[in-house]
Amino acid sequence: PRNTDSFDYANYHTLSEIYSFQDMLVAENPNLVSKIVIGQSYEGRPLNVLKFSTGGSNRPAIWIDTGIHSREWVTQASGLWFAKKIVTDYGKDSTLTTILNNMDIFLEIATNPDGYYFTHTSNRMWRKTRKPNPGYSCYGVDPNRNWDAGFGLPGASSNPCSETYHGPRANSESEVKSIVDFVKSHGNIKAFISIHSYSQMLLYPYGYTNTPVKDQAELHALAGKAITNLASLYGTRYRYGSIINVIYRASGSTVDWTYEQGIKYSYTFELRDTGTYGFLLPARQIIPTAQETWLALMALMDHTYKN
Ligand code: ING
Ligand code: ZN
Repeated sequence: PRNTDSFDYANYHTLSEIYSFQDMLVAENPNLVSKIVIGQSYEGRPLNVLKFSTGGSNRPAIWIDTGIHSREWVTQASGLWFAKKIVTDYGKDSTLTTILNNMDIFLEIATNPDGYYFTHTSNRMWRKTRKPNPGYSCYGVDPNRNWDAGFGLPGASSNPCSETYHGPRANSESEVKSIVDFVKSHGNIKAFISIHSYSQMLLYPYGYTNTPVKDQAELHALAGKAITNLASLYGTRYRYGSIINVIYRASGSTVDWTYEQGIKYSYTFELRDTGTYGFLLPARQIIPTAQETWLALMALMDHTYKN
């Protein structure tokens, strides 16, 4: 495509198509969108973040990432649709316009680019990063077990060949460390939303401990509202609650770390479906998934703005 209007949101795209989409969106909307490179992946690819901002300096911000697990293709595809939705709705949708007149939105679409490339070229079911593990023939670390919150506790594996290998140390993966550095240096992120698939869940911390978070009542009520809005479009049913209660014990995960950094509105989505297609969600479900998820994201962002 020549521009983001003719981009095919209803199909899956390669990494290079995602990169060129990002550059087109920035070129078309220079007063709203910019591209920040927060680091590079193990294999040397840029870690691009789209910044949606109407001005100010270091405004309170909302972070959204998709594709930290590379095989969860509907998440990167939804991220592309969210990016276009933001530029389309700014100035038209009053809720989004108010949010963007006061806050910035950061969106990392290809959060694990080496893994994503690998899912297109070698192994569609690749989840982890692509860094070699010295002394082992297995590659990669689970980037959702590599964060410095309960790192290495039960809920992750110390076996480099496991899909949930936590890595040699917290933040060992550049794809994780680059976000850690960005979040710390920004210092004003109010909501952090990390998007996975599949299972249809909206989750908040903790994953590494049964101890409820201080803000459990508020986070639970807001999650309930978000999934109610989500379901209003196509009737898609979500479960919600803390990670450990709703899925399983998981240590070193993204939103446990962001919550412990003081980012109260730390949430993880698991998008469609519940297992019929799993990671291989048919492309015809991309736009409906993105549309319904957007309603939940708007609920989370609006609440963040108002609180
Ligand atoms: N599931 C997540 C995983 O990494 C999860 C579940 C979410 C764990 C948030 C911890 C925190 O196991 C998928 N599908 O990746
Ligand atoms: Zn995942």
